[in-house]
Amino acid sequence: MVIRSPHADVDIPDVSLYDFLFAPLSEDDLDEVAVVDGPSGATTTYGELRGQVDAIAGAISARGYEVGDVVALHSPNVPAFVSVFHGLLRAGITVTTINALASGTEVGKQLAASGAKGLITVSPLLAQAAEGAEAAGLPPEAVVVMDGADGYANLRDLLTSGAPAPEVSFDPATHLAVLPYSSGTTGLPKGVMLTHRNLVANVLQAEPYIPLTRDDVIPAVLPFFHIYGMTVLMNGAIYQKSSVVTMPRFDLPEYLRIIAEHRATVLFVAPPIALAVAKHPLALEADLSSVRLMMSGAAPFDEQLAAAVSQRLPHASVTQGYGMSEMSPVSHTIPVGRDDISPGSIGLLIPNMQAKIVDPATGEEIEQPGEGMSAPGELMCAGPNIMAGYLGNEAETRDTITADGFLHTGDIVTVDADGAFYVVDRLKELIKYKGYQVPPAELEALLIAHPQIADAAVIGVVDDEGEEIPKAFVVAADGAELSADDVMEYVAAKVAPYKKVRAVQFTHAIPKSAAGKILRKELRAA
Ligand code: 4UW
Repeated sequence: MVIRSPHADVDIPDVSLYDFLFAPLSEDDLDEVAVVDGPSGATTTYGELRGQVDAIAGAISARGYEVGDVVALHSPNVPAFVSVFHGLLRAGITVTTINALASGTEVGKQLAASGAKGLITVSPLLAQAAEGAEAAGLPPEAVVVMDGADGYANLRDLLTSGAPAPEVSFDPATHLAVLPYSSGTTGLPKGVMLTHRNLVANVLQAEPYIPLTRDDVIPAVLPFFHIYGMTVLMNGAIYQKSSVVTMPRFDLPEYLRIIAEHRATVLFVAPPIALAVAKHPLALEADLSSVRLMMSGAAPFDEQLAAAVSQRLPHASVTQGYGMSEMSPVSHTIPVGRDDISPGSIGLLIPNMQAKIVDPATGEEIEQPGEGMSAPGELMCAGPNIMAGYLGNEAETRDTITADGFLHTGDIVTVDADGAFYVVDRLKELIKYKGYQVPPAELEALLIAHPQIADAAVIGVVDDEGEEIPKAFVVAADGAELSADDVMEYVAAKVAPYKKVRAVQFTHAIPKSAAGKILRKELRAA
């Protein structure tokens, strides 16, 4: 049975993201503050932001990039992220966003896999960026260091080139806007092809349930390079002329200072930040009286944690949303004001979305109940926000999106009679550490490459603090002398910090199916 959003469909115009967000700015909008640099307090108005976006689009075209070229953006949340991101898109460039914590090897892999012809980064990340660029064969002339570094072009060069924004034409329904990397339901990270239409649609679909206003002030602690920060926070805020206050990294005292000083109204968070706000002694002393909404997503958020947040923020709505890179990303949220829906729920299907719940064992569709809760099954979603596919990977695309347009989420959910969904388990391999993706296949490939490791498998386990962490099961090679610490250090030296293996168990064999697939369920039960 197909379950539909209880909300009427919204109209999705056939426009580019630039025409959607920046073309409609009125005279009144131009003086509104768009972006505040958290550390310095420097502001950028909507008028200034649009000017920068146009200038960067011009400079990028003048540097020889053309519609359809891929350029990588590798930066934490700084105001220039917003102008460069939208400047690239305005010029018809497809932006692949790279995690600011990525190692040099990881940067190189994504540059090569996405076919990026340029890389835009910041000086604190230059070591990894330069290593990645070299590995991918990008010359230094193709690298821009926004805040400047010897031998590289910088943001000022892009802003002052004087080249006019190019006249470009492309079909927003098919032209790729962004290529974030996600491992999806299985295997290694893949380029998620999201069109301009996908991104425009998802902002409009989310809006009725998460209504932002021009008076909202939103600390941007979730990274813009991840799809949640990109669509819900950055693009959602620009659409409503709200203000975002950028934070290059999560730092609790700084976060609390920004909330208090800027009178922040809306907090988009992942569960670890919700936990800090609810429980950390520093948060108990902070002035959070301006907050009207906290919304959690990207990893499981339960009713107990929601209750603790509500106790700390008695005047705010505490809600939850759910999404996936492959859905641009939002498919579900609790509409603000629907206090009758448990905050432990991921909420209702947003407008223009359809879902099916399918028994993974039999493939049968599970019915929505007339009362109570449905049986659990895999969530499958269809809508205008579903990706065009994985870059250069038709087989994985076919395995992920059915012929009638439903995307396998790899998450196990139930639904109640009112259409509120609950995530109850994960079918896919993916591990989420603090909301970040950790693909087990990537860690397994690394582990198996170690000369003293005969075989390995990685699964997510929940630690004492309730955080999901990657745990490696390791079969040591004959005669190997290898400790758990050795294994953890070996991996830590090669991957972004959030991907570290945080627990190791030595074992005699990795359970596998006849086809050689790791039987993760058996490891979980071990
Ligand atoms: N509960 C349990 C959740 C939840 C969850 C996600 O890295 P990706 O591809 O994407 C994301 C997107 C998060 C997000 C998008 C829009 C939104 O409104 C919101 O909340 C406000 C969050 O993280 O990882 C996708 C996978 O992350 C897990 C789930 O396994 C999903 O397939 N996940 N949200 N609320 N698990």
